[in-house]
Amino acid sequence: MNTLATTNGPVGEALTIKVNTDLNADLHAPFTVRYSNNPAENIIHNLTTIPTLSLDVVQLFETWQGVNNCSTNPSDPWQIYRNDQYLIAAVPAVLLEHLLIDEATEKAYSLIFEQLNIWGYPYLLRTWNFFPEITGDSYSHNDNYQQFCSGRARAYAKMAPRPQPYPAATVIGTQQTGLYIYFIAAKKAGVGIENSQQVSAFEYPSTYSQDPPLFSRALLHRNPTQEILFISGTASITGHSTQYDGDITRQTEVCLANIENLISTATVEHKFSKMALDDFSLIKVYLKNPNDINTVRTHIQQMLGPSTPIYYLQGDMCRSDLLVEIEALAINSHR
Ligand code: 3EB
Repeated sequence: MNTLATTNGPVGEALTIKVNTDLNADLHAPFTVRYSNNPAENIIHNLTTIPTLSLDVVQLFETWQGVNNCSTNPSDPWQIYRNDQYLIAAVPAVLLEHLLIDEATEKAYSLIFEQLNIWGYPYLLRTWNFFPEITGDSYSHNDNYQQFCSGRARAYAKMAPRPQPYPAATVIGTQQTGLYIYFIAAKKAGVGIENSQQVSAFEYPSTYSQDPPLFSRALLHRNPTQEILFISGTASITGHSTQYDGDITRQTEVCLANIENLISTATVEHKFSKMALDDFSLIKVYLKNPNDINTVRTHIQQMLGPSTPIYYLQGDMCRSDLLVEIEALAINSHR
């Protein structure tokens, strides 16, 4: 297991996911996200704090806007935030205590599917998942990532959500205990997008995990005023194989090439608005080794330009040979 004690790069604060509710806004306000190192205005609710550490040595806030709290009872472990299209929530940690990782994951996803139906937002669009000791030194059926995949697959098999693409997802290893999951769901289904350069994760050979990783490479969702492209955590994988073991620069290039492929597929096959790599609302870069930040930052800024908000976070990947993973979000407004 990697511990932070073995790295000397700068490591700052955890990433706090917040929800900025404006009680004067109606249910039709646009759904957006804001990244900053300042808490936002209006009424701020803490959705969850992810123990994945900022490499910029400042506290980072990911603040979702345009949704309102609709939990009636403050003692309800589920605090959910919604508008007329979307719902965002975190799985309450109290419901996952004292469980093994596969049990916790199965329970978490079973609860998510059950609750989404009750709340009336049955389509899961995007998930973020964090837990410790994600992998050992080699692929092993007992590592926590494999256990996570099995628990998630069991919840899918048992709960069988109505036909829908798998959500876009991020799965990152942390240095602290606990399973953290937050997610976005919608009233209407999105479209799953796969990358022609990669085997779909749900079709990976079983050498990587006993049960397949159930996520889409990207998910495109439209509402009357916006189109939102959620790009999953994207790694240096071509086909199903890791590329450039040990080479952080080449791995970063493969991640970005994979992201470009997803954007062009969305544009060509699904009429997603033409966009450049620097039109993203946000990029999050997870680095296994904090010391790689300067190399990666220099490289990414050359490709993306200075205007894109980019967060650098420490995180372990689900394969021991991966050094970097990049997720992205693009929100375009029609009006
Ligand atoms: C990969 O492409 C890298 O199991 O939900 C990235 C994003 C990865 C999501 C998941 C796994 C997941 O296989 C790992």
